[in-house]
Amino acid sequence: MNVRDKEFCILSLGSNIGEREKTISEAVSIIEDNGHISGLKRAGLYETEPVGYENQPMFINTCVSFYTDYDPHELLDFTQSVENSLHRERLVHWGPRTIDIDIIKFGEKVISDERLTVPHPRWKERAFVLLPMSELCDYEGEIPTDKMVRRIGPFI
Ligand code: A4P
Ligand code: MG
Repeated sequence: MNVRDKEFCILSLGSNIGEREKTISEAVSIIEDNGHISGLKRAGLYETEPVGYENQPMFINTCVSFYTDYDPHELLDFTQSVENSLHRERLVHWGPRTIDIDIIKFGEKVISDERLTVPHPRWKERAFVLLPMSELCDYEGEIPTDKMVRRIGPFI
């Protein structure tokens, strides 16, 4: 398929249980190896203070961008299968998890159904999304400074 038939997507990845960098790195490798995904780029790794449910360990967050010929729900099926294959555990909404993969942007599509909201409803409130994302695409908006977000280095 020609690259013009593919959509430009951005995913946010986060982990705050176990070997956080290793889990994120494994998730990105699985995503990059998928034949429906091409031109994957990785932002740096950020250590971030928890947002929402605050009594939990610090997160590692990053973003990736790529082109895909999946439709949005097929991409969600795939990212959820990656979460499951990395033994995601999550007991509390917004609570600790081995891996969380959110679809931030899917081309210019706007979707709101029972499974999927795109663009992600809270992305503009979250420096842990906006800072890594702005390494991958132009972002002119404000970046909140209420929570600690520290770049800890390039993607390993
Ligand atoms: N869903 C709807 N839209 C999307 C989308 N754009 N991408 C649905 C992915 N999933 C989407 O998600 C619940 C349901 O959302 C899915 O079944 C899917 O159909 P989930 O990942 O199972 O649950 P969750 O992540 O606990 O809930 P939610 O609402 O996705 O939470 P958020 O907004 O992802 O927040 N603090 C820091 N520092 N770093 C973090 O990464 N993450 C969260 C989770 C909270 N605080 C954080 C971080
Ligand atoms: Mg999520």
